[in-house]
Amino acid sequence: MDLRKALLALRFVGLRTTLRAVRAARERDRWEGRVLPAVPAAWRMVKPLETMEPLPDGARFAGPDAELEIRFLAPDVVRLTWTPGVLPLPYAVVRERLTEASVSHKRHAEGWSLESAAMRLEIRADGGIHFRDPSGTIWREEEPPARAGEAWRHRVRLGPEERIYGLGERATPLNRRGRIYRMWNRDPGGSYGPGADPLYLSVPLWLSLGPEGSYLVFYENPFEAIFDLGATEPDVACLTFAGGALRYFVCMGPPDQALARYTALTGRPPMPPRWALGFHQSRWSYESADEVRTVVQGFRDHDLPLHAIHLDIDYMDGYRVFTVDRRRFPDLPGLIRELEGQGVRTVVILDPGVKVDPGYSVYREGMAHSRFCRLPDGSVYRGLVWPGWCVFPDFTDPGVREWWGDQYRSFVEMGVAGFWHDMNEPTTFVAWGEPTFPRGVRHAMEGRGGDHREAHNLYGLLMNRAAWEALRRLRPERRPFLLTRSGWAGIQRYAWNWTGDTESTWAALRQTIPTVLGLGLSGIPYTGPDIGGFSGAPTVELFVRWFQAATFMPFFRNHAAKGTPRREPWVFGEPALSILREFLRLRVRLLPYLYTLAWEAAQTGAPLARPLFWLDPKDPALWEIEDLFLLGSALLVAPVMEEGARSRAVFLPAGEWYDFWSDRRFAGPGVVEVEAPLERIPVFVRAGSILPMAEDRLTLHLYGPSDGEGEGILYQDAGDGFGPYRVDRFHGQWEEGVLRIRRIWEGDLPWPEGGLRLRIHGVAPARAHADGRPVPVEGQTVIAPLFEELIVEIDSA
Ligand code: MIG
Repeated sequence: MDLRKALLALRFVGLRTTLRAVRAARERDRWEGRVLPAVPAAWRMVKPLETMEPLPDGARFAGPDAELEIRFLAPDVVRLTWTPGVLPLPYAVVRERLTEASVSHKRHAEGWSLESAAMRLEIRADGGIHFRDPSGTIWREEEPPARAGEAWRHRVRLGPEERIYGLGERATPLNRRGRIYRMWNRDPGGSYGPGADPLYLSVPLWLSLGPEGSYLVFYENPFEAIFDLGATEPDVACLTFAGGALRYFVCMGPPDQALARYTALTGRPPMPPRWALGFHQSRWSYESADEVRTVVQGFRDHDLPLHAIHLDIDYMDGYRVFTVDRRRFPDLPGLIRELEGQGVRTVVILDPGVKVDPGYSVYREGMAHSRFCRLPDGSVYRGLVWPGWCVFPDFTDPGVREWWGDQYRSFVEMGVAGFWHDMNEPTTFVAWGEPTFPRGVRHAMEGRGGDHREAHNLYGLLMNRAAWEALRRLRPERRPFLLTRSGWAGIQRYAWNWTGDTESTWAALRQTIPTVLGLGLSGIPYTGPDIGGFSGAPTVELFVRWFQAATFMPFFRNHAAKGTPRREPWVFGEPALSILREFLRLRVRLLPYLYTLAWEAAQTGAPLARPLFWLDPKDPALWEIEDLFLLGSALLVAPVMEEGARSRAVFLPAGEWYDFWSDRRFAGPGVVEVEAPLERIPVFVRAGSILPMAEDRLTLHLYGPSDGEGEGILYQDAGDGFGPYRVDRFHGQWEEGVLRIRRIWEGDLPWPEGGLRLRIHGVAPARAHADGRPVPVEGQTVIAPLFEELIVEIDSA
């Protein structure tokens, strides 16, 4: 630990905890020294495969020291499992098979081939595997795997133009190639900036783009892994896993299709409650009910929309999880009701560590029923966190998950709307080395037994699973809202994420885009940064620019560390306050669009915030762009991320684009220089989009191409719960001075209001007919009843 970090830690945790952290680090080292397997001497290639046993959907191969099973889960999705090694428990993968896939088998001089309707695998006897598309092009080439003790090594050749994305939460460029990454969830401590690795949430998955085609690979192996993606050898990805079977899924196809397959396997992000897409205000910590009231009142006084307020660790009684400090929050249920009456939901933080305190019921009960992780000698493991010495629930035990989940009951009864899970990497305070459990700590692993080497990366995932299952049981009529710092593959089934303790720097703002996009490409669409960065004191300008960027990110929350200057929107004075208000209002206007994107994510796994290459994965010009992003398929957002900048260059992909603020039209592809005064960041709308927005009433904004087609979807439901919904699809056709919009819909929710308002961009409407009847046209606006077909005649002038 460097001096700066040590001092920061001292400031936050005090001298006593710092001294204890020395003891904690010593104890961890002692246990690790005792129980870790010896570091293996050298890698040995597996001996050649000798036999093949065909299966209807794959085959089994065996050699003297390894077996390989290949199963097609769909024609474009294949699972490969090299053993020996313990098989993963089904924590990430929730589906066994996707669609029928039959496979044909062939024997060759050098090995075998397996062919589905979409791909051909050539398995050489030495264990090397080539993946080919139906035209014969190789799009993935694996070398034979190697072992060292329990560890596996997998080397994959990289094409010269190939790009790699994903890996979960990373503070590196969007294209992850050329660096070394660690799969081992970790709190970077204090704060982090660009380049820090690993972070809190890893997913051993990558998406590959290249001239040979694109695919996604997911290694279903939770052990610590190192992914050297061409850093040591430029044309090789060299992966090592510390244990477990070498199991991986390969989904062939463009990013949207591959991600749809991956999220079919690991689960789609369910519909969030609608308020979660609004604005969240947080700070470590609002220390009393009165302070919370004052903050919420500040939003009202300044006419600022607010959807949720977060209570950080100081609401607890001595940091004891599931308790409330009655002096500072004498009537939490009353406060929650009062806030909810003003449309503000309450979210409370929970940490997994349980304070060692015989006077505290969660500790006592947990000890009595053996809920906590143990060291190999059978004693309960203790680690240091905010409350002092803590014990930690073993979430790999289903009984523990249920017990932990039951603890949410009292908060649910108080009306707490959502839960924020922190420190679940899991993190403990240590003076040096890994800030987590010793690797020898035992875990139930659903009864089969295992240790922290296997359970570490799963800890956050399973904490969220426990909470999710509890909330479904305790409050079945509402959708859970969970926010987590850590997680693994499949976390999208349970929780949203935020990008943790970032620095308050322009570089950290710039990093936010590739970090958020990378999470989306890892199946985790709901994420966003602490606005202004967590740890420091952003200038007014940095805060405004960060806020503007975050307005278009899925999770929109203002949060900061203890001890930093306040940053409720009004503390920045004018003109910042008015600018922030405008962006808050814009967020509210965008809610129908965001909510529709949430529904799309729940259907297909598509992230809300997307890299530009989502539009055309074959266009290499889009592969490395990471200073702007798409929100859904209609909006392109280009945040300003340089101090003092009042304009910026924006790359517009092929097609026509409207400046969101002025309706000025631009033709892509190409770079345009756009004005960006402090009160605006460049935002463009793709021509052909139909963008639903909440204005004084629901308004569809139609951005016409001069000629051609466009579409937009609108999903609506009650905003929470599991009741009726409806999906309206609007299809627009622009030709020869006429705009024709057809609407088809499904679902069982009646259309909520009388009619519809349409605002036409780019052309001037003259007359309009809804299902044959004339309807009013006022300027650019058409007011219509709910139609099946709307025909708008355009003024040719
Ligand atoms: O050790 O709960 O990332 O958002 O404010 C720090 C206090 C613990 C880290 C979280 C941060 C939160 C803070 N937590």
